[in-house]
Formats: sequence, C-alpha cells, structure tokens
Amino acid sequence: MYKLLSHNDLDGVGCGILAKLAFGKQVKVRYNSIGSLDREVKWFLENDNKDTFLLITDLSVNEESEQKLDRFHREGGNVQLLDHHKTGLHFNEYEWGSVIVEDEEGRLTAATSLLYDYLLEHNLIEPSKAIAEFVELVRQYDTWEWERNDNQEAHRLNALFFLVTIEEFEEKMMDRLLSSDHFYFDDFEKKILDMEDNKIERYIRRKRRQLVQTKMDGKFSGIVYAEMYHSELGNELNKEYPHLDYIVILDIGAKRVGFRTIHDHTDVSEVAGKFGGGGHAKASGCSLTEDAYKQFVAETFNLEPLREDAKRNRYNLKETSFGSLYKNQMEDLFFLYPTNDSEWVIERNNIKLSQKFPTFVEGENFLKRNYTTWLARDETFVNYLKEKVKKG
Ligand SMILES: [Mn+2]
Repeated sequence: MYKLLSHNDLDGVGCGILAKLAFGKQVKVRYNSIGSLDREVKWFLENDNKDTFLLITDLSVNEESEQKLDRFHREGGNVQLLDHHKTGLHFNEYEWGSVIVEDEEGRLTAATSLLYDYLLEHNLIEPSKAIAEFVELVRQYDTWEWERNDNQEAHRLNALFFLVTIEEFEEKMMDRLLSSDHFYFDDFEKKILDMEDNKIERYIRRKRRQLVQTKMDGKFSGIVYAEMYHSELGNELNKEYPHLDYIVILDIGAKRVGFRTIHDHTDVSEVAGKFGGGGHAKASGCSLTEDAYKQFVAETFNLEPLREDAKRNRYNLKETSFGSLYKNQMEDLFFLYPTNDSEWVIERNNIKLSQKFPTFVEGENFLKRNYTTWLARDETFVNYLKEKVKKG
C-alpha cells in the first residue's frame, strides 16, 4: 500500500492524480493545508501499517515530524518526501528527502513534475503525452511561468480546479489522461470557464475604480478591498497603474492583507515582513494586525479613488511630440511635453516645474505619484489648447 500526503492546491492535487494513475486502488491520498500536514504524519506513524509506503509531496513537515520520519526510515519504513520549495532544501540531507527547486535545464519545478519524474524513473507509471502535457500545465501554473508565456490553458486549468470539487477534478482529469492522446478541456468546461472569465473581468473593472494611492517607506502602492480573485486583480491593477510599486489587497472579513507586484524593483515579501507576514518577491501576505489596519485602512479611508486615464481619446494621447494633458482632483492641469533637447518637462497650471525627465514614462510617473493625476479627456485638452492660444 501507498499513502500520499499532499498539498490541497492544484500542484498538490496534480500529485494525487499521478499517484492514483500509478498505484490505482493501492494508494490512499489525503490533501492538506500547510497547517494540517504534521497531524496527518503523526497519525500515519502511530496508526498506519508499517509496510505502507509514505509519500509526501508539495509540503514540508516540521522539525518534530522530521525527526520521527527519520527514525521511521532508519527502522526500515518507506518514506519519500518530494518538494520544490526553497524553504525545504535541508530535507536533501536525508536519504528520504528530495527537494529540487530548479531542474537541470534551469526550469523551475513543481511538485507534480517532480513526482512524475520520480514515478517514471522507478517505472511506476506508463509515460504518455497527455500526462506530460497535464504535468507541464500544472508546473507552469505553479511557478507562474504561464504568465510570462501567456499560457492561458495553465491559467484555465487552475480556474477549473476551483470551480469543481477536488473529487470531481480528480475523476475528470484521470479519465481524460487515461483515454486520450492529448490533454484538452471538454465543451462543458470551456463554457463554464468562459463564464468565469467574464465574471472576473467585470469584477476587476469595478475594482479598478476603487483603488486609493498611498506611500510607505518611499514606495507607492494602490489599496483595494477584495475577497476574491486576488492574483488576477493584483496582476491587472499593477498593469493598469504601472506608476505604483505594488498593490495592497485587503480582505477585511478574513483579516488578511495581500501584496502583489509585477515589478522587479520591488520585493513585496519585504513589505509583508514588516507586518509579520511573508511570501515571495511578487506575491506575499500578512494578517491584518493593528499596525496594518492603521496603515492601510484607517489612514487611507478618506482618500478619493484614483481615476483611470481617459481611454477613448483621439487627440490627448501619451508620449506625443505635441504633449499630453493630465488633471487631478483639485482640477489642476499638468502639461507634459518634450523640449528640443529631448527632455520632458511639465507645466502645472501653465507654470513650468523645475524637474526635467529623460523619458516620457518618468515624467508621467512623477505626475501620477506626486499629484495623483490622470490623462485628461479630449474635451479638456482642446479647451486647454484654445486658452493657450488666446494667451499667446
Ligand atoms: Mn507547489
């Protein structure tokens, strides 16, 4: 018999699917949150048959379990831990531990891809194209490579994972991987995934108009309240407002704060660390502590949301030799234009500011960060130019 303890996200469940394909009825699979794994390990060591082969994937155990598992192994028990998180690298000191963050070709790994390699290596699974494709989608999703490759299939696989129960997902995927030459979504799945996409799009459009801007430790961020779709939202808001260093997502009900960035110059695990949280450079989180509440909720509650740049302009466009007009809540007008020596300068209500910028983007960032401006509509632009001509 085999027992698999795995994570309860797509990558963890990908491992469960592979294990069931390999071992059929010979494996029992349990999915865990990070917090519940050690309880399961304890239960296994105290109650399960000593001949059962224990596989742990996509998660690491705590020190106590680590020692118990090592004793179990030294006494002849079969255990294998496979993980791809940096924080688990010390398990490589054990014969039963294998933590690989990058493969030989320098690609980031996922637990599902590591388990597939492991099963192939030990001749425990029949290799197939469909399985390899599924494993690759999971890997790209889990490592965020899908973003860079714009791999929508990987993104949709994760969306489907959340739309159905884990049992349904396992069953559907196993049927498909066993019965077809390639991985695919069926018509029903495509339909519900399209509906889900539309829903997310509408949700994000609404949230785009609720973002408030704030500054902390010299970095600019946009704050939004949201209970759902944090990755998609973080991604879209970062793209819509590139002058912000990162996006703060507040889930008041869950008392959680999420931080997301798409920029290499900002590490949001540092931001979360200030409030006792942690995570990755591009995505992190912390509890809504009193400090975090003060910083992100209380102090920003009365701010007006950022306005989006005018999108249907024909005349007032960005980065033209003619200049671009911006506006803020105080009805100040800012004109950003290039000079002859190809520097960009700004006039605020017709008075030139002392700052000069080597690029349009730097000029615009300055405007948006310091004056919370947005690109004015054509109408405002035309009136502005008329006034300018009148004044000569
Ligand atoms: Mn993973």
